[in-house]
Amino acid sequence: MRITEARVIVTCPGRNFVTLKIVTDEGVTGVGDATLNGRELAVAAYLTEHVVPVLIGRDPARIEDTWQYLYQGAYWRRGPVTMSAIAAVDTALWDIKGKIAGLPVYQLLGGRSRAGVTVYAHAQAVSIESVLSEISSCVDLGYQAVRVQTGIPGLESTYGVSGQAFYEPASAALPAENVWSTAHYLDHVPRVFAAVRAEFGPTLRLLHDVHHRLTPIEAARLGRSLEPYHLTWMEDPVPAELQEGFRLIRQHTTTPIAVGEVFNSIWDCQELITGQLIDYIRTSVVHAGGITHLRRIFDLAALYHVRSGSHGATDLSPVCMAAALHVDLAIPNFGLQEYMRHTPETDEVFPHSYHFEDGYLHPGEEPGLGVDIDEELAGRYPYRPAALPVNRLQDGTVHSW
Ligand code: CS2
Ligand code: MG
Repeated sequence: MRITEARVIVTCPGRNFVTLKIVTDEGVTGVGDATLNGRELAVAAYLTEHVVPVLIGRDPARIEDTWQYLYQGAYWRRGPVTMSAIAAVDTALWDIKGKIAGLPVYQLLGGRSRAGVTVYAHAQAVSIESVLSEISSCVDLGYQAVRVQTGIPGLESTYGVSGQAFYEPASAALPAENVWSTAHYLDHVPRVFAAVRAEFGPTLRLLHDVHHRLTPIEAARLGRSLEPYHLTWMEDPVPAELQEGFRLIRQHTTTPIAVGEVFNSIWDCQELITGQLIDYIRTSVVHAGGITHLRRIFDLAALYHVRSGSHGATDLSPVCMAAALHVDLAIPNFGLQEYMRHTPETDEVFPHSYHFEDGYLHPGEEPGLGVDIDEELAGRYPYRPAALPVNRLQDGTVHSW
């Protein structure tokens, strides 16, 4: 079997997605997500100009060899653009391999290790009162874990809160600007979780995304102030380039830490994992080199009591979600899977077999990944320039968004 064609499909059913579809001479096709929020066309160009030409004529069965060829062969290694492009190829080749074997990909990864994939929902609202009713709706839908984000009194807007049903941060062609105050934030968040625990009791699994905004000692203070509320995790407490910075947080608090959605290789998190500086690693199929590389990261994590907690925001397409579920179902150290529901038009462009039941997502039993892209429908949604916001402190200093 040989690869005869690889199409890069950019579509915008409510938000931009980049999908790679690989076609073989026996008519079997596979898809991979290549979406990098706010930088979609960079990955599309990387695929079109530098990857697709070398795929034509290759044997699609040689997944590992293709991965190494694209990684080592590029000379310029790693980075979000390169690794999202490699991820799309890798994911599509696993899809093809499953279809040829007549098996869902999780069977090729060692078979099912659990009944289903426990997912967490998002509860986001401006006020504490309104976020309590959001959480209640999530619980009524059967979710066993909920991420809680609210507005910050004194700040006009903040990450993760829109007040609409679908939260999409990349809304304008040029970056919107948000204003941030760590003092207001650190004062407010413990009150949110005190109210949530008072309303929902001690066992509902609660998460919170700090979104890279604190220093290690500020994160230590936040973690300690949240200890009475026993969060499942505090996410992205600090910008994670400085992996050793997490030692300082670890010294002061037992609140579990999750990090990794912006990582694109095992090297970004090797020290965090081997030093047991984190409890969950959030790397994703689309941004961390595909199924092949993500398994390497999770296998390393398993040696150090670190569990998976993959990113699953709406800017990761249903193709990525489908692939993630096959990995989540098979690995021994699964923790949680993020699940922000896509819009109806997105689900229509990406027909898939995964489904939600009793707090679990199930990938389905279709051969391959159980997802595809309706190219005719995708063509009706042209790309729309969209950038992620920029954050500033109240004195105007640029700050992590
Ligand atoms: C967030 C993401 O879901 C999360 O945990 O960190 O929504 C993130 O802000 C977006 O994926 C950025 O595009
Ligand atoms: Mg996050």
